[in-house]
Amino acid sequence: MPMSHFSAPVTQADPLIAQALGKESERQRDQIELIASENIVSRAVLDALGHEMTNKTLEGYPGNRFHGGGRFVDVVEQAAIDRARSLFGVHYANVQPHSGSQANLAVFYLLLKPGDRVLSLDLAAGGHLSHGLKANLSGRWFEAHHYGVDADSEVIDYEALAKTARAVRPQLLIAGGSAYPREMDFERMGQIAREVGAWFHVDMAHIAGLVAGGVHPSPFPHADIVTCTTTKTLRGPRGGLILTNKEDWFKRLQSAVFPGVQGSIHTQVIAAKAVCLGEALQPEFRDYAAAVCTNASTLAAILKDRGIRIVSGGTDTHIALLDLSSKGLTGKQAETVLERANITSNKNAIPNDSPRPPEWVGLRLGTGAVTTRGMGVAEMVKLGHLIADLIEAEAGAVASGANDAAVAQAAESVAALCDAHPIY
Ligand code: DSN
Repeated sequence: MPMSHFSAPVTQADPLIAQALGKESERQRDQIELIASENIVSRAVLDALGHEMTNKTLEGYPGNRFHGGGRFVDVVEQAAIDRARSLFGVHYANVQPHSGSQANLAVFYLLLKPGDRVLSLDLAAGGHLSHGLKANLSGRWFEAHHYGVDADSEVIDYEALAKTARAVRPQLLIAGGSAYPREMDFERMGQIAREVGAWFHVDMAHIAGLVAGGVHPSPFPHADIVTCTTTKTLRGPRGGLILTNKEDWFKRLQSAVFPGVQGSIHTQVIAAKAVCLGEALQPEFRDYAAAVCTNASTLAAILKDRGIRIVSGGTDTHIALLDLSSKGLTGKQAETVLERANITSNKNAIPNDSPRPPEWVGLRLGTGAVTTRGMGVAEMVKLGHLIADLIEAEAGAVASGANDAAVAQAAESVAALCDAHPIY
């Protein structure tokens, strides 16, 4: 092996990939990131992700591995476990799931048999594909039923949910999703689950950082089991966690993750998870979580003032979900015009939306990343007006032609905001 294998940076070793990596760094520096599932991790998390710990193959758990040489990974995994337990106040944490979907799959493996019934939030009401979408293994191997939101308030209709639960008698009731902007009533859902003899699983992927920061109620003690990602508001690497207090499940949960649904662990990702969990345990993370929510409600309020309908009328979390139907726009059109001005977001279904993604009229905005950049209320006011200007310009352009001037003007303001809030 030439020495360059150990020393040549990617810029020398692989110019094509190096160029894309470089451009991605520039894109992140120069764009305002509003995708609700994204954040900007610390340098320390990046250091862990890029560490040679990635070379280490290990199966099993700390102190009980199938391969030798795992003593330092054991330190890292045990730290991640201890920090997750302390952060969320639980007795058991599994930090090995490669993603939130893998964590959910392990829960299914633990608690269900193929053909069992699950009851979860409808995708168009903000649910997640790994909670029983037909095209996902969860929907193919399990009988999935869904609950939705009240037609007027667009908040989960708990009465209807209880009724459906009594009719369906699911083995598993799932709370959580990807685009639900409101606080969830975990206590009530836990009561419904117990009434119908279901286990109660909360997938808090989006709100884990808000729960950790004390600005969203914890799913415990109401949930039997909780999954989440470490990405999103928790501001860590891509990966999942499983948490529970049910002592009689601890051993079976270890086996459900490995060898149930996964093989060897992503060692360097577990190191990065430990780092992000350590960060979330610091007192300042609570300020961060509070600022994320204040920023989202400020953004939603400005957009509402500017005549854009906000699904459910506002937000309790990091997510503001816009309904663009009254502007005659699809979510895709809005996403595209925002991206031309260097604001990144994503089209999304809203309650009772078309089943066809190109026709969705929703746009999802999230404030995790902008808050990490240090933007606050003043910047959200500016950003809200910029987004409203762009949406109005795009709506006008659909009828009468170009919106290049509006896009160029917004892009200038975005550049100024980014320059004032640098990253890395
Ligand atoms: N579920 C996707 C999202 O919320 O964007 C990815 O985590």
